[in-house]
Amino acid sequence: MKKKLGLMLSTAVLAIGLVACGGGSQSSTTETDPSSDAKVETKTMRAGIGLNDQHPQYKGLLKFKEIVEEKTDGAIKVETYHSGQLGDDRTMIEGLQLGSQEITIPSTAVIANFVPEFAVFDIPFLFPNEKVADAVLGGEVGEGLLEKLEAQNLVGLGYWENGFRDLTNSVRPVATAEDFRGLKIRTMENQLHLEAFRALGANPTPMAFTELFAAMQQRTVDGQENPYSTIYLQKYFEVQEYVSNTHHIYSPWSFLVSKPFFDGLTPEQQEIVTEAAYAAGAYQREMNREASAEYLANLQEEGMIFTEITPEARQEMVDLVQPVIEKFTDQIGRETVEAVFDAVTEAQK
Ligand code: KDG
Repeated sequence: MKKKLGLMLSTAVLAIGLVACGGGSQSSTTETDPSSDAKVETKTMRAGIGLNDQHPQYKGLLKFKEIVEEKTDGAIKVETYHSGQLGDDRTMIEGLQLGSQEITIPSTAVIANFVPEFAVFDIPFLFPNEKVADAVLGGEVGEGLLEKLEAQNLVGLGYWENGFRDLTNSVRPVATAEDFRGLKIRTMENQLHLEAFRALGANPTPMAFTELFAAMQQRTVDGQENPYSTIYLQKYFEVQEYVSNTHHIYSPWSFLVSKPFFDGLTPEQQEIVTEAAYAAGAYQREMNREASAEYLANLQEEGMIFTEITPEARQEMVDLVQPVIEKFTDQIGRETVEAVFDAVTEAQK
């Protein structure tokens, strides 16, 4: 404790010094260990996400914190911020590029605004199930896409799982494409999502995640689409009546680190941070899947009316979005799209 106090005193002095000289960034502080006079540098990673502290995404982030702080013996500290405290996905990604934040785990749908090839994961009905998604994201194609982030001053350390997205709304049960007619649906800030919902007959509007609950509450939008985990844990059942298992997109997140910060780590620290991101990702994915069925049951207990989409009705939706997929293939990059389709086919063999 005495050692701790000594440490804290010299730390405080230094931290103040940093702020005073506008160094601003709190991502590292240097302490003098009174017992050895050794300079001990502590690096701080500010990690922000959009979902709340009940979500498996946040539990995964706490697992990451636990592993990193333990394996670096406190030389790296992880500060965690949930519920959009550090802003929405786009703002947080920009924070990493500027060095005002070190970690965020955004949707690939938003990352596509920085690296267009990531929009390949927004192709509706691309992945038939989680097993195929794991094979493609964890395989050569998925890892290859992460490398493209470096040009954006970002380091991608694997994929975490948001999950299969399902539609909710406050107007009517949705069983077929016809039922989408004129529904004001909030989508993520992603052109492909927008045009896919337009092709289904809805009236889509892009919006940041942090604005969604209020928009449904004020009936600015009729509905939205997210995995059951998000619909339940973000309490959308308080402002939505109907839920349908459209399963129209498998939504990955990507674990992003600020490249300037990552490059400033020692090789050992880079390895620890990388392994922790992948281990916590696997932990989060497992938790997400274990709870998924339970979340749907909870939604029905909370009074939401569930509509099962038949294979015929889903096929009708698949057919309606084909022209949109064709239109975006060149925009995303035909090579990337074909590589992902091949990987999906391969993973089903
Ligand atoms: O920050 C939250 C997001 O990463 C993600 O969950 C967003 O799925 C999302 C949505 O609908 O915006």
